[in-house]
Amino acid sequence: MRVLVLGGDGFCGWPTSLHLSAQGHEVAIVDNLSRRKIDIELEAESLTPIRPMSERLQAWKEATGKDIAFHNLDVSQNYQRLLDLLLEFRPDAIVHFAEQRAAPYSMKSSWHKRYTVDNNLGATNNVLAAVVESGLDIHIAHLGTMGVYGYGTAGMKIPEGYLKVKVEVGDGDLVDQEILYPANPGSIYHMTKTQDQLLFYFYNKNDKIRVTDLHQGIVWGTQTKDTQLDERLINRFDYDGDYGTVLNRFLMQAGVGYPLTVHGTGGQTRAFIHIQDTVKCIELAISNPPEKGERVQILNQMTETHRVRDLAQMIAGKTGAAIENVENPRNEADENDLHVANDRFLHLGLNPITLNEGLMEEVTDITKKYAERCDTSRIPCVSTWTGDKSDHVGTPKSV
Ligand code: NAD
Ligand code: USQ
Repeated sequence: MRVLVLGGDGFCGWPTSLHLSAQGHEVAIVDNLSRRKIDIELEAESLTPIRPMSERLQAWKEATGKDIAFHNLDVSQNYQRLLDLLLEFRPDAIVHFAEQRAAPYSMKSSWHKRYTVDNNLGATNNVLAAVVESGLDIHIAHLGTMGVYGYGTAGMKIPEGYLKVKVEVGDGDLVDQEILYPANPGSIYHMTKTQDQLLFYFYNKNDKIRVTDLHQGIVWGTQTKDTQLDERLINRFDYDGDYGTVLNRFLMQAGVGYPLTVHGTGGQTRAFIHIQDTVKCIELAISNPPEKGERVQILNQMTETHRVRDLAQMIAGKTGAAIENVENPRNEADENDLHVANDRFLHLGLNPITLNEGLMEEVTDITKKYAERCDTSRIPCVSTWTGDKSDHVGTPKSV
């Protein structure tokens, strides 16, 4: 298969590109390197020493003999170049990762809100419009988020995208319907993913574009089988207060001797998946596309759920790290339950990596190994959702 990976320089996109290339697919990456530029803006860096794109691709060629092409273009801005690329490369599938993906970054200021909306919705609309204009029957696999469903306690298992409802139609008669699960975003970033869903719904209905939307949980881990082949292939590891995600941050904090920063009570329950399972899920998704004319296919791409404070306790128990409850910068429920259906990937053959596996390897092989690259002043999450937070938000008192 010919696969175009949009956002192929990122944390999920890079190991996915390698995995698909290793599986024998012809892979081309599109990325505008905006994530690397945001590191400069934030004066933060990946804990792992990621190499420039040309060096990454050369290392892959040396390790496997395989070529991956790279196109530096902005999917939200360079529409004509994107369309020309589709007509030239004629992909069977597009994997769309090319969005600004950090909730705290999206809430930093009005500029960051507007950038996230313009970038994410512009990119998704351009991909869909270009696929229609190309006339090619390209399957789009997009990375959505579990956050589209919200984190209220639903009192039920969250289904895969669609909710069965009964609608009253006069005289108490009930009619069965299936609707998109009601969107309940918790940040501007998550809101863009709920709007992506409507773009997919419309282009699928109007133009019969084949779309798979993957509602992914929080990805943890760093390396995959492929990124371990050569140090120049190493994946990025974000630990700063904007881009670092909770489990990887706790592993890094344990590795560098910083208290584990539990926001509020730590009663927030979230969904998780290992990066090796992410790349497997993408392979399964593009190998099992919807039929032409079928509605948007939605899969929940997660393997387990955990409360934040339980994760902190698990890591503290294994490493002896201290835990500190800090003022929560976000506007989110202190406590929630989360039960999620993920039957579709399990049926397709996903054999999940569980949290216990690999946790300590992350601490020893990644976070302790690269600890000297950590700038601890970048650790606190200081981007606030509302203006009523104290100056010490997100920061442990002991630091
Ligand atoms: P990332 O920021 O590491 O990677 C995104 C890549 O897309 C970057 O390399 C960036 O330069 C590129 N990009 C952004 N806007 C672009 C544009 N307009 N044109 C071209 N390239 C552009 O993020 P990630 O963690 O790899 O996430 C990838 C996708 O998966 C995102 O859409 C995110 O919402 C989703 N996701 C991530 C996680 C997670 O825990 N990391 C969880 C659920 C869903
Ligand atoms: N949290 C802490 N301490 C920290 C950092 C975070 O307690 O040091 C808490 C947050 O307050 C939140 C939870 O951990 O309650 C998760 O935060 P996160 O930053 O790990 O995850 P989130 O903002 O939801 O975003 C990440 C990715 C995003 C993806 C999403 C999947 O950045 O791209 O869409 O996970 S999901 O959460 O399932 O929607």
